[in-house]
Amino acid sequence: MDLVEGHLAREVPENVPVWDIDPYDPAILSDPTDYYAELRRLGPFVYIPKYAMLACGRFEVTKTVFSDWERFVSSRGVGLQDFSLETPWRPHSIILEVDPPDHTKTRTVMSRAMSPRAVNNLKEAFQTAADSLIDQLLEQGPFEAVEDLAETYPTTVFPEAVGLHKSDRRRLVDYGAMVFNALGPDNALRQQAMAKGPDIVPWITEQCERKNLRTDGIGASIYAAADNGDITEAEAGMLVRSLLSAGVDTTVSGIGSALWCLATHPEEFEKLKEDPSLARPAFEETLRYTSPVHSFCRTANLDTEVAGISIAEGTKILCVLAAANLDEDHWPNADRFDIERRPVGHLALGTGIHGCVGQNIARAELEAVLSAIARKVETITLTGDAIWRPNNAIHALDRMPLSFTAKS
Ligand code: OVV
Repeated sequence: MDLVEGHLAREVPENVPVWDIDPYDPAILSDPTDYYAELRRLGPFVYIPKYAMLACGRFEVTKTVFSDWERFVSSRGVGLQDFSLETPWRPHSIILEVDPPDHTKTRTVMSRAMSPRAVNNLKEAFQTAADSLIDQLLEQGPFEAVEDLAETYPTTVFPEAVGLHKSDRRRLVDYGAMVFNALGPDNALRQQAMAKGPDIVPWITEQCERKNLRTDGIGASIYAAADNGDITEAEAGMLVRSLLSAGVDTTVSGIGSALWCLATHPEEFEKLKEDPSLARPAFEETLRYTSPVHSFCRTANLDTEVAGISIAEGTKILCVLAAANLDEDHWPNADRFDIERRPVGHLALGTGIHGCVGQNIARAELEAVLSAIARKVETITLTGDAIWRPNNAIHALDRMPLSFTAKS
């Protein structure tokens, strides 16, 4: 049997349209709206010959495949490579790239470490940091929103919350770029991200060690689970690695995209200024409208059927979460950014047993930043083009020149 990008090349199932497209083309990754619409239009699934995979983007079917962990497993990798056939680039994640029962133990440790109560204790520090960063940007004048805000904020507050002694913005962001690009094919994006590995990976691994973490952070609560005998010391280190893998580029994308949405929808920003308590729903709508993780794969672990389509064991299915979040059959006026929508059930944070375990932290960070902006900023102006940074799994900005004016 032939392998394509490290997985079995199964035949085109009956009644599935063949679509000759490269969803990992940088031009599509940078401007994906038409691709999402066509993916939904073509049917519940399409077959993409370049990668010998299925893809889905309608809300219901995407949700079904994404959450049915018994049929559509994560243990064979959530990118194009099938871990049962090829060895991944790094030891596999012991929370993302596993199924129950292995998943249950690590998931429990991580949800406890990032419980609502644990995250409540971080909120004051998050708000103080957000208020002072926004004050500083107001003083500074025009700024580069990706570097000076979207990357700066999470790489300041998150490593601090984890308990790292020192942050390193570039290495943290570039490690995220490796982890997420690694989920795609072996294209130039993946290769360029991976080239930074020799500098970054040893640094990341070192930060995950117990001796390099403060005793009062999220990292320490994970190591406390090792002291209790719930997990091993080595597993604790691997779970800290998961924090650093999944917790930076995602929130960097969320902040950048939220700013972009507000800058390009001034009427929505007016609503936020009038009622800063809309910070949270504004973030949820940003997640729906410009989902940071545009897609993850699942692998069929048996011959099965979804929406009347036969799916063979070993089939990789690209679940395009961002397309599902824009499905007009599920979301009325799906292409409208409306901070009062309250888009309950969007798939940007996944759904089911693998749903984002750090979502309380992500929400706390975004709420802090957006409420600081709502209280302090009068106008947000794009002073040049917003440019996207293509990534095989993340939708994020590369550069966005902005200027704020202060409320009087
Ligand atoms: C890209 C990603 C998402 C979620 C978890 C992880 C990675 C991990 O390394 O555990």
